[in-house]
Amino acid sequence: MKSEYRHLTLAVLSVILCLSNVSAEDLILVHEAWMLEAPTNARVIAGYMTIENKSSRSRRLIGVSGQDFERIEIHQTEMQGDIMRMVPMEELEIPAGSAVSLEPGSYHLMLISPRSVPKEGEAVNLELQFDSGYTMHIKLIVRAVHRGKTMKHFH
Ligand SMILES: [Cu+2]
Repeated sequence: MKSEYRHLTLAVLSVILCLSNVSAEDLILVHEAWMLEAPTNARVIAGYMTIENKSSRSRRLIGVSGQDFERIEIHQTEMQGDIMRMVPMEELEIPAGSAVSLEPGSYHLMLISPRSVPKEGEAVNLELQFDSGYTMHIKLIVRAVHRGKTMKHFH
C-alpha cells in the first residue's frame, strides 16, 4: 500500500513538472505582427510586433528565421547626432511580466533579401527562437503604411 502511494506521488509530481514547462512556453504572446509593404525590388523590409512575456522569468529573443528571407536580424534604431542609424542586436530581452514593442523608429526585425516581396494583405511565416529553447511560429501581415516620414536605412 505504501509503495503505491509513492508511485502516485511521483506520477503527480511529474505531471506538475510537465505542465509548468508547457505553460511557461505559452506565456509568451505576440500581438500586432506586421511588416511594411515594400517595392518588388526591396533588399530589406522592416517587421514589427509586440512581444509580451506573461511569465515570471525574463525571456530573451535570440534568433528569428523565415523561409521567405535569406536572413533576419534584430535591429535598434538610434540617433547618433542627427543621423538615424540601425544597430544590430544579438538578442532582445523581454522582462518578466512586461511587453516590448518593435515599432517604427525603435526596435524592429530586419527582413533581409526576400525571395519574393509579399503584397499588402499577404502574410509571411516566421519563427522566433527564445533562450528557453522555445520556438514560436508567427505570421506577419503585410500592411501599406502611408506616413509623412520615411525611414532611411544605414547599414
Ligand atoms: Cu533595420
